[in-house]
Amino acid sequence: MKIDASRLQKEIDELSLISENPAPVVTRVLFSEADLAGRAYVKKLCVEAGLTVREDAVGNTFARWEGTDKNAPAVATGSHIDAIPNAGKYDGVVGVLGALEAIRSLQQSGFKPQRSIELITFTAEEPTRFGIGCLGSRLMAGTLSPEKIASLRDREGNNLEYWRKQAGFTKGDASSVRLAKNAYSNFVELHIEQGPILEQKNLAIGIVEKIAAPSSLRLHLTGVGGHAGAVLMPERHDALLAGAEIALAVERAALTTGSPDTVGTTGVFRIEPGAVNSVPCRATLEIDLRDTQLATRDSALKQIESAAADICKKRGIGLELERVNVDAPAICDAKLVELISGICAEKKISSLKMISRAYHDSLFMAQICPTTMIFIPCRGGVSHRPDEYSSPEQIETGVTVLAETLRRLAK
Ligand code: HGY
Ligand code: MN
Ligand code: MN
Repeated sequence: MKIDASRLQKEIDELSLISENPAPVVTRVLFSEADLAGRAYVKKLCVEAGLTVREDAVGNTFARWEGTDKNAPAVATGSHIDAIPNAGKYDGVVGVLGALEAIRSLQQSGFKPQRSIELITFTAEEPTRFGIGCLGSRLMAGTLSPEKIASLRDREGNNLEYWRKQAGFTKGDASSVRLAKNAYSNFVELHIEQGPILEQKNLAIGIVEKIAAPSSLRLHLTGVGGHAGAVLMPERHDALLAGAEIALAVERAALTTGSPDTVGTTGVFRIEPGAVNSVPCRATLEIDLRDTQLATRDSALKQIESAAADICKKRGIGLELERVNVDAPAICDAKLVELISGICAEKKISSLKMISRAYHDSLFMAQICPTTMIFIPCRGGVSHRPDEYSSPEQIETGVTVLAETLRRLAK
């Protein structure tokens, strides 16, 4: 089975140019022009590979290589091509274009799958548009209530229905996306590690046993605005300063759990009116908090919520706090992990069983079928930055392991 690494690299490079920003910056936010053009690019390659392509009501895209046993649950693989602002060109993309290359190499080897093999490109793995990550796979797993779906809003107040229509997905509705439990026999996602461990240990492949528990909060702070020269300090209710104290409380909560795996980030901090001579009257914070242990994550979350309430009370600031998502960690399928570990050993490819600190669509596919992930190293562990990088050789090794995994699962 021969992987065409140069064709794959060319496709990764071409897709990276479909972006809201000039190279090397990649940005493809849900249903933006760039996202829609990126989807069209991938669909074209899938059709050229002879796969049957369909999209569901929120744009999850399924490219299927029909197996001889049409009724057997298919083997699924895939990832995402949406990208946060100021991102790189490998996050998600390696798991979509790399999976396509794995399928093409199996086709060229003359392999005939018994189970169909389905390549999924998930809608909105990134949280940029609505603040919630893995929107497409959450809906496939049926984990969002109709009320939660209807409550989703972007910064301009547009809901999912608005964006679905904008993108041309007028058929069905978001709750029709849910998959039957036995839709797939397995799901395997190829992804860059987004961490430094494989590179530091000079290992070629990571096999994911567990995906850390993600959560995110959105806080609206309402203070009192006014003239920067006229309002004396004791009378102020400055929304920015309350937000600043809360952001420091997030850092403190993450640093004092006793677990090195607790990470807290205030990734969004917007203030109004944003004029140098006007006391900030409103602030919006979006906070990302994770840990590999659920209990530790939950205790840090509670600590942040009570700190926010105390700070706002002390400063006379109105607080509206929303738990956007609070998810359990995912445990990957032990048999799948062993299968891939065996493949690496047979092929004399170094590998390590590990935890994923980043979340992925696999977090929700694990609720649908036995799931695991194959990691490849990324330079300096860097991700969500334009200098994100994995070499063609590292990508080829990941695709080789994925192709052999798919071959054995589809036999
Ligand atoms: O944030 C994450 O963990 C993923 O890269 N969206
Ligand atoms: Mn990402
Ligand atoms: Mn990703």
